[in-house]
Amino acid sequence: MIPKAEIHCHLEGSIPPKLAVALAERNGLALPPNLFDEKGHYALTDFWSFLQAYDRVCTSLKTARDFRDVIYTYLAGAAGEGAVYVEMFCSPERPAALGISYAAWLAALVEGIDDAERDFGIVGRIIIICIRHLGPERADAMVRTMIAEPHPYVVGFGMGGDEAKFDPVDFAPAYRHAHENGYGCTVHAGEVLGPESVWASIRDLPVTRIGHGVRSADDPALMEELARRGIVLEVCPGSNVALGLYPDRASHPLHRLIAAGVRVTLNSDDPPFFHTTLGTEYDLSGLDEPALRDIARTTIEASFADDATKRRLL
Ligand code: ES4
Ligand code: ZN
Repeated sequence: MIPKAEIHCHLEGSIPPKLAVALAERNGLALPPNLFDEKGHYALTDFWSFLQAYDRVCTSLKTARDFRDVIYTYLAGAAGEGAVYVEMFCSPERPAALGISYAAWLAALVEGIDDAERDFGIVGRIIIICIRHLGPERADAMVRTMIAEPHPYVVGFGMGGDEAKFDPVDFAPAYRHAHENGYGCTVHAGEVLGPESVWASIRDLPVTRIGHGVRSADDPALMEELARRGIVLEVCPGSNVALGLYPDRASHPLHRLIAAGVRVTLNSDDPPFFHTTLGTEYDLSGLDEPALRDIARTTIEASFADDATKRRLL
């Protein structure tokens, strides 16, 4: 098995249907009736219905222990597919809405990460992400909390959510604050919107990585700029096909980005939502073993882990 690593996977987006059902039952909560399609998969057709399905899955969550179980379950499964390192995008918005403090939530995630490393040898780390459509003030507050209550496993700052809302520059103060305090930075761009969203992100934010960024392939000058600056794309082909960006994996620009010299990684994004896993992304990439080993190495290099951890994994 090729050793793998992953730097773009959303915490609640990793919850498999079985775990959502088990958590809801444990918590005495009813899952929304329209969560599943007739095949028992999460029902979604496009980006917005995906975000709705994501919200519905989150109705299974109630306690800090639930978050511990979610990250442990994901890391266990990833380790089973050969992953040695996973960085999870974790949004403090959900626990906050449930009345769980940042400290209690973080302690639960750290426990899940420690348990997974003890049981499976996999190294897990946390990227705190803000939700773009909730606006820059919430992002500013989130960065202040992240800095006020640090933990060595919290290594980065990022942003997901609706790319069409606000401009990257609106979040520049939050990003600058995170960057100046030593956090690695990434942002979702070039998924829902085109190359101009990637141009704006790399101009206005101190990012070394772009979440998705695949629409950069529509702009040769942008691919050249990404290659020149060594900016890494967190590519998630299964997610892109499931959300209808590309009709199938054969038309996905992964290979064109590589041919243009852009540094790419392979990731699962929200795996059960998109009927994928990290192993599936490697298996269906159309790349040979040396190319996949290269991608795993790039992933560790581009990760926000400290240098000693990177050296241990490379
Ligand atoms: C996302 Cl906020 C969020 N959560 C999960 N997946 C996402 N993709 C883009 N934004
Ligand atoms: Zn994502």
